[in-house]
Amino acid sequence: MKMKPLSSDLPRREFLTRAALALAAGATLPAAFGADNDPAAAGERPLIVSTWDFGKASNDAALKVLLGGGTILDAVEQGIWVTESAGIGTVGLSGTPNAAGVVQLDACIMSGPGHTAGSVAALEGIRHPISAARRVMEKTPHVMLVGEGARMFALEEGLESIETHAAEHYEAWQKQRAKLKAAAQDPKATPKNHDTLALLVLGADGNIAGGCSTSGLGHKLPGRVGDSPIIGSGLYVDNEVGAAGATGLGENVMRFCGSFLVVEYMRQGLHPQAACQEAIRRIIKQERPGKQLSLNFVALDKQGRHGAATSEGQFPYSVTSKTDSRVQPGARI
Ligand code: SD4
Repeated sequence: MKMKPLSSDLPRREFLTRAALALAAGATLPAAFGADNDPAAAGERPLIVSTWDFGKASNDAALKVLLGGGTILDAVEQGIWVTESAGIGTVGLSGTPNAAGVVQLDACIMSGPGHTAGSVAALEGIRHPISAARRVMEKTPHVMLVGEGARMFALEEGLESIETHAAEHYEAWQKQRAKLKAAAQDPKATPKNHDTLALLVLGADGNIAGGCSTSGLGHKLPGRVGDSPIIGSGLYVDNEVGAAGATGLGENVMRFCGSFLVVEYMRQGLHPQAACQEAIRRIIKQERPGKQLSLNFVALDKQGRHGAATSEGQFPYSVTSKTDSRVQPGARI
């Protein structure tokens, strides 16, 4: 693996700061100072990274959009459509209902150029919440619309809606609840009640965009909004530095502006991998020892480097370039 010189072109003070931050984050020095974490893909553009293994299908669709001449925002939106329609049970209208048996969706999108953002929360009955978020960004002076207002806006924009009847949802949820209960008795089964798609795109021209979409925490209180549609929590893009996205227990991300934190660590010079790890370590430090936090971050930087980390369990993330598309493990803290 080719290594870049560690210190030759860095002022001594910056070198020491980076070293201290990187080592605190558990990174190796080469990783912290810019050695490629993945020689095959590092530096390659376009590059797409996303949360979880199901993100790969969205990455592949996003790459196709870019190769067909679409913009980075088109790639984010249309890539996310794939997962929103895939029926995975945690993103889009197949998602787990809230405590009232209703699916309420959260999504956001952010563009590096112009530093613009759009977001929707607690949105009901709209097939592609990511498109609603994009329209909020592009067609209104606002950043975020919620609940019935977000739904009315999406309908006025002509976005596809699906009639949702709370009673039907409630029945479906009851069935799912029975399944989850049964699965909980089976140590081999791992029931999921939340898993969000955050997808980050570095374009061939070096510009960055990202999006995030979820049905949020299963069985949440009606009206509960998680981290996913909150700019700086579930997603953050800074066109000078890079982008980060989150998945996990939103309450633990929101209280720390998680994705913003990861991007800020990258701004200080950390490799995306080390930045994700350092953000998790910093949150852990302020929490009760041993508390299960369910924090997962994914990040990419302007140079085409990427990384991911989780506070516990496993966190696979998807990485796609023109030469390769694969799922790989995030680092466990
Ligand atoms: C939420 N962060 O609503 C989302 C859920 C999630 O993996 O990402 N789960 O809290």
